Amino acid sequence: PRATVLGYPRIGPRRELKRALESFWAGRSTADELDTVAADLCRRTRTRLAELGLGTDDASIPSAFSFYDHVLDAAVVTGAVPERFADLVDADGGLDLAGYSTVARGRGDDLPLEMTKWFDSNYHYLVPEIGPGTTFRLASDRPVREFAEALADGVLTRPVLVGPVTFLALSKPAAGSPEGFVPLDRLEDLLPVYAELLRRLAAAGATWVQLDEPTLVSDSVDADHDALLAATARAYAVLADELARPERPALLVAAPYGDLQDALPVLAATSVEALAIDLVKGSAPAAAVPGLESTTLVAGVVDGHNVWRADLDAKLTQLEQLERLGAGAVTVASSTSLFHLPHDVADEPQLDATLRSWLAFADQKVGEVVTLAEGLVEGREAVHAQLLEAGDALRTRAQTPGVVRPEVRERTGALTDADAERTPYAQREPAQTARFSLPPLPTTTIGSFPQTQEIRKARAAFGKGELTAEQYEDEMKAEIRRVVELQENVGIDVLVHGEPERNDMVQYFAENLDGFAVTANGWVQSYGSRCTRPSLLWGDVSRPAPITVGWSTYTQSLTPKPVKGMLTGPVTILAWSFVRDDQPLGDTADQVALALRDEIADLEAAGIGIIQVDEPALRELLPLRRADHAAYLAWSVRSFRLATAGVRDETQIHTHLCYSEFGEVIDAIDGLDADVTSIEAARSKMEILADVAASGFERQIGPGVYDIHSPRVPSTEEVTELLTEAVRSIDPQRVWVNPDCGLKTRRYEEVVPSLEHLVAATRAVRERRAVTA
Ligand code: THG
Ligand code: ZN
Repeated sequence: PRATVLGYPRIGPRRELKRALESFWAGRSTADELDTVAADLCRRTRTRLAELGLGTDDASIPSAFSFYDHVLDAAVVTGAVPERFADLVDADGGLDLAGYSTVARGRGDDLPLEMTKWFDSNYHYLVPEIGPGTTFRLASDRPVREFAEALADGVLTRPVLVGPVTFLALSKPAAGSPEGFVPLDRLEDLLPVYAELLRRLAAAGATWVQLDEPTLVSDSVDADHDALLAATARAYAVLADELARPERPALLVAAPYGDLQDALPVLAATSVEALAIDLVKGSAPAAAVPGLESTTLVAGVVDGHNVWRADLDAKLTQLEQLERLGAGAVTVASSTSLFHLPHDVADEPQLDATLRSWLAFADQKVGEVVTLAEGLVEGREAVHAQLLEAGDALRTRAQTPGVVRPEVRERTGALTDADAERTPYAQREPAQTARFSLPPLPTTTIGSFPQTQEIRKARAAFGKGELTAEQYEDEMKAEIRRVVELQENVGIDVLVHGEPERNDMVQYFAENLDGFAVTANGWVQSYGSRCTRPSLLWGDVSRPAPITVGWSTYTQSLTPKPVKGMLTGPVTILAWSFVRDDQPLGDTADQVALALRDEIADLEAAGIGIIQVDEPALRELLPLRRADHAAYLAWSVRSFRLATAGVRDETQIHTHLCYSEFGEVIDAIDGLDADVTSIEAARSKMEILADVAASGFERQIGPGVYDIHSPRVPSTEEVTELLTEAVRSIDPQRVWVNPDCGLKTRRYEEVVPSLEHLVAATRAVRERRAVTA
């Protein structure tokens, strides 16, 4: 093909898949109905991609659907379902949609597959569990059926699968695997299954198959990098060299999200027919690599991970240079799958027309790829009008007021290191202790309380103009009163207002800061049926007026106990938005940090003595290459400190981080210089506290003792045990007691008893310590 995209959104322009899945899970519809919705979505995607200019007879259109997650699909297709779900598997090793959903979502004590971030994105995949005893077999013909269905409709698609190396590299050893075992050890047993699938696809008429190997652009996963390269050479020797055409389709190996570096020569040396390289995050090879002359380069010049319209003229130049490199043919492509993007800019009529003209969502990206391919084949003149239009959009973007605001630039330009420094912790700590006189092992929550139907209804009604601002505010205040009363009844020490006024925390701040816009339909899959609407960070950022101060002071007026102010940190605001691509991320982070610094100053002046600034996405943006870590951590940590360092000694700064893989960023967490840090720890049974203790981290810490990711209510004994474990590894003077994360996705029926048990456990441990002291 001359033009293609590596994948396309699966959720549907109106989140049809989400609705169908959730209705199926709730028992309101059958598996057949879910299947029908999925088949319709796949058909609409093919039709749409053809309308936008991708060929229907040359494998340009990817078949990349998934009901829940593409990594789970790879596990299911290769028969790698964990032992605890063995009863769900039929005689051929297959899973029906109910079984598939159970593996994704768990049942009773059978935990689902663990979920973790997909490269440097806000998408979460399910982590397969592979052991020495996992039996691989071709357990599902879904990829073949999907291909055949499209073909019957007259579209020759290109099936997309997670490649074998990435599949194993992203898996974790199954429980009970011997010390030193890694899933990659099972490559030889897995490859025949991939080979069989390729044969079946060829037999069904597939001419091309795409195998996604993004793991090859990363060296920051634990896997031994040399082992990964060796596995790559071996995998594609077996699948491309040993398995000859026409027994298999032509292979397109895709390496999105970064630069292939030392994996490029490895792949070029195999007989893989095409390589997709990411020319947005990575760069073109300087000279043709041996073997590349016979390989088609699928040039990912159009950013599949961000929403800005491309500079088509510059992209065309880049493509022409690539053609002169001496590699094989060049195909124009998106840099990544487009599933990181909303469907269509045309679905956002409420957006400012000028801003809209700068944007390209998935459908517009397809248009860009098609235009570039036309320009490459027929010459610039053939696409003259499109090049001009794209150039105009870029020029307007550079000149529009708000994109560059001198007063914002002056402020960031005047920053010095001192602006990121508080007085030493040893000096702040006594001032804070004296101010709050909290009991030992103080209890608190992470910030959000359940988002009830009533809250959602009120927000929707306010959005539609059915509630006035005052009526909406009254409803939210009533909710805050309920949440305060609940916390007082339960006996929590540091209270929160529960965040009823926020749906998505980043969207909330985006709605209240200059420089951002929000979308109406810009949903992007986060995991399974769950989506977010990333904000559009298009201009210089500042805070026109206080945002949270009214809610926090109202809450404080209801109680003598300290109320914690709640903000989202600069890195997380960037990570969960579509960020401008015309300046370094660190510069944008400084602007967001200063806006938050203003908010913190106002909270402090209004008497709020404890302020939490959450950075759950600090690790998400960690670069995929180790060599880039230090620079990232420098600007990200600095931006948090800029936001928080303006406060007085007696103001206590908290932060919350949402994950448990701490090792890699523990120094950065220390660098944040927060007085109190709450972390996820319940699921890992406090194991990470040993790392924390060993790291020399000396400030206060709140290891989550209640796992809010599950509907289970932990017993008082269970929480007591976790807390006892915590005070064994960490000086009890420094330990706070809190749930793992915010409570907004839970229901009150689960939250109330869980918090009661958390407080009872805390009292038990306090008493025991008082007796032994
Ligand atoms: N906000 C944003 N990104 C996130 C999170 C977030 N990324 C990481 C983590 N949290 C992802 N988790 C979720 C959890 C729940 C939902 C989405 C991502 C969710 N979404 C609603 C849904 O799909 O029904 C829609 C929410 C809404 O109405 O705005 O439940 O917290 N940005
Ligand atoms: Zn969290």
